[in-house]
Amino acid sequence: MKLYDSKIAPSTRRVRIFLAEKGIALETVEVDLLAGENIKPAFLKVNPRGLVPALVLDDGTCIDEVIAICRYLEETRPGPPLMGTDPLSRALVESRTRHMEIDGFSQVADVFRNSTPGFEKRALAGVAEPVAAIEQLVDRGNAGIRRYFDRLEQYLSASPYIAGDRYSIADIAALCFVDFAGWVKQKLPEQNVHTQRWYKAVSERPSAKA
Ligand SMILES: N[C@@H](CCC(=O)N[C@@H](CS)C(=O)NCC(=O)O)C(=O)O
Repeated sequence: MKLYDSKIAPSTRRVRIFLAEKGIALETVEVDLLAGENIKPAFLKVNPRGLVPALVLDDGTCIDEVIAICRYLEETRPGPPLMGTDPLSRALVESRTRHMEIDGFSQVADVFRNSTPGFEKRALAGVAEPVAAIEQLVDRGNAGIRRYFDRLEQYLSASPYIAGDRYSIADIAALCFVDFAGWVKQKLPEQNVHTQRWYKAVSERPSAKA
C-alpha cells in the first residue's frame, strides 16, 4: 500500500494524523504541489483528478478522497475507532466531518486560491488548464470562515469534541482546517473559549505533528 502525500497540504495532513492516531506506518510518495507535479501525466495516471491524498493498494486500486481513504483504513484496521462506534455515532461523525469540509475547508480554499500570489491561474485545485482567480470570492470566503468559527464554538460548547464525547475524524478535519485558516490570517477568536479549549487539547496530541 502506498500513500501519495504532500507535506504542506491540509487534506494530506488529515490522513497523516489519522494514521498516527491508529499507529499505522505506510510507504509514502511525496507529490510536489508547488511544482505542479500533481497535474503532470505521471501523477494523473495515479489519480486523474490531480488531487492528493491518494492511497494505492498493492493490486493497483487507487482510493482518493480523504474520507474514503480513512473509511478503508478504519474497516481494515479498526482500533482505535475514529469514525464512530455504532450507527448513530457513525452518522454524526460523518455529518460533522462534512460540515467541516463544506463550511470550513471550502471557505478557506476559496480565500487562499483566489488571493494568493502565484495562484492567479491555478484557482481550482487539481485542474491542469489555467483557471483564473475571482477576487469577489475572497470576501465571501472570509465571511464563511467567520461563520465556520461560530459554528465550531456552538458544537464545542455542547460537547468536548466536534461530534460528541469521543475524538474522531471530525476533530482531525477541524484541526487541519483551523490551521489552514491561519494561512489566510484568520485566527480563532479569543472569546470562543470552548473552541480555544478544544484547539489546545487536539493540537497537543502527538498525532498533530504528523
Ligand atoms: N475532497 C478532496 C480534497 C483534496 C484536495 O483538495 N487536495 C489538495 C491539497 S489540500 C490538492 O491536491 N491540491 C492540488 C492543487 O493545488 O493543484 C479530499 O478530501 O481528498
